[in-house]
Amino acid sequence: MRVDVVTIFPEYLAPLELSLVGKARQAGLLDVRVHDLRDWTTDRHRTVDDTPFGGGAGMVMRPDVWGRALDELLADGPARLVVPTPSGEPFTQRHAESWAGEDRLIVACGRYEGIDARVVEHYRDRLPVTELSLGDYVLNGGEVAALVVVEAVARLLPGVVGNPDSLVEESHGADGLLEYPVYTKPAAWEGLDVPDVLLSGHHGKVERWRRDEALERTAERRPDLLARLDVAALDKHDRQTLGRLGWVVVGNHLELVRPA
Ligand code: 6GU
Repeated sequence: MRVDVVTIFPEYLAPLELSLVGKARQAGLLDVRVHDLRDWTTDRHRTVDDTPFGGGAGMVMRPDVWGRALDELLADGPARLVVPTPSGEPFTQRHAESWAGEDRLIVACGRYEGIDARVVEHYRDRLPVTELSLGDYVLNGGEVAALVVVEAVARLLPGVVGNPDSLVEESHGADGLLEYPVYTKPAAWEGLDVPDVLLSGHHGKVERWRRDEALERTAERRPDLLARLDVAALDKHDRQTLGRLGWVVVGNHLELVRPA
């Protein structure tokens, strides 16, 4: 897969040389190209922004500079355009899974008050475009989101993660629950013991304990995920555990009837 990142701070993307993503690049599984938006400016000062029409604080990135950059990159062939912005749709594992099956992404990193809205309007008619947000807080630009998207997608590419089993049970996987807590040696540390069931060698009991821990954690930390869970995936014991946490099946979904 190829990912082009366009930014006025190419050095910000240096971490993509490291760790799993860096190795995937070296192995030829992932082709990341970082570009300086200012390479497509035409004036002596390499200007990428201007004042907002209608007034207001801050500066807006010019559509003509972005248009030259994106047209040149798209001359190599089609791509999905990803535009990080706090007003985008929340980025999820579902996006990462879907994009890992695509050939090419272009991530357009805005700074200041954002990119002139006509850029997305123009390219929407020509390419799949996703405006995405990392969450409900404000960052200074899209570079951190570019790092997040590349890492989340890269680890799903065939051959990037050594043991593909480790992709199956993790948080935000297909079962819609958070991951259960994990432990390793030593079995006793700072007066804290690893739960006995994990040392029992009883595989069935371990699986059940992990499932209950995942349900309890999700109820505690992400009730929004439980409310969207498909109840067809819940067995009798799941429903018992959830009942103790105050959640009951109503029709085809879960409802919190009694705060835990
Ligand atoms: Cl993708 N960009 C910016 N600038 N701020 C954000 C964000 C993205 N996601 C959350 N806050």
